Amino acid sequence: MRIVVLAGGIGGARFLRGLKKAAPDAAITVIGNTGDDIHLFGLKVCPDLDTVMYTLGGGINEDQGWGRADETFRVKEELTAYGVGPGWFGLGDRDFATHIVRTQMLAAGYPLSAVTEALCERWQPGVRLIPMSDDRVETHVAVEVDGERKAVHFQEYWVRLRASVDAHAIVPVGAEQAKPAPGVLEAIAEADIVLFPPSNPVVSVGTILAVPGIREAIAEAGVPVVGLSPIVGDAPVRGMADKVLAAVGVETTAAAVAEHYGSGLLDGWLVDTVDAGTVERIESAGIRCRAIPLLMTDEDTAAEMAREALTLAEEVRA
Ligand code: FO1
Repeated sequence: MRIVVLAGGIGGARFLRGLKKAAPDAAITVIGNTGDDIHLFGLKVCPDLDTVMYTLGGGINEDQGWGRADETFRVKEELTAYGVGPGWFGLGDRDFATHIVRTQMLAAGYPLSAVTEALCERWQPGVRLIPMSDDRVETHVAVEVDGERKAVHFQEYWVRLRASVDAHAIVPVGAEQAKPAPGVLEAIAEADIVLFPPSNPVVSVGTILAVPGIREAIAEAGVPVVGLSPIVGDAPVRGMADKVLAAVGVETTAAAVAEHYGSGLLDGWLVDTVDAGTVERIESAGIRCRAIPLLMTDEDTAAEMAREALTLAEEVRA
């Protein structure tokens, strides 16, 4: 069975670990969000691609859900000693090696998709990880700080500001001109199932869908498209998705996110049992819905969620 998953960072990566367990024989292609990418110290950092690669490859800092395990921060300390910032983005020594290899290969002319494939040679994530595009897309957030309106890079909004100020707009800069990376449209066309994991619907899955051609390819693929709500009991399970949902005028509920994706795209939607009361509303929007436990406390619960998503996909297909 060929499964395509549109993944962002931590939630998507943890779901993928469960999906691999639930469907060990499936060929899984992950289309990774690159809107979170940031250029620091002359290096290209791809947080969501790295989180998937490290999580599935066994190198992730499990508590954080990002960055490497057994990390040290000597380089960061030395940069700070030189007064070179930003200090708010915690890049560890092991992680720096990934960004050095990536930047070196990009400078040699390899596209991001080829670089990602090369990095995965080492990590063997057990899925094919393709960036949504080889073109530069960077999510910027329009905020108002001290009465002044400005756009900040998503990472500054997310990490330095901790989403503590309202986001007035979320702009995936460069998305309109971006092309799907080689293999993305082919993977969707050949897929038996497309899954939207519990990643951020605006800045992760939403950014991937903003690359021209990807949303259309999924809508026209003619296969079940099933998503899992990242919102449980009117609050994000982790992260600050509520802040970015508000920016795009979507209420922070499991039903509103399903309607935001739309029945033209989504065939099935899994909500948590605490949101069982919303199943009827979602089904009336033309999206099959089931309420199951959605808290990914460990690999087994993630695998159970993945099994439920695959089951719902077969019900939709029937
Ligand atoms: N998130 C933080 O909250 N603080 C950090 O210092 C931080 C550093 C960092 C370094 C590399 C990397 O790949 C991710 C990092 N993240 C950090 C997480 C990152 O902001 C998020 O993983 C995604 O951008 C959102 O999914």
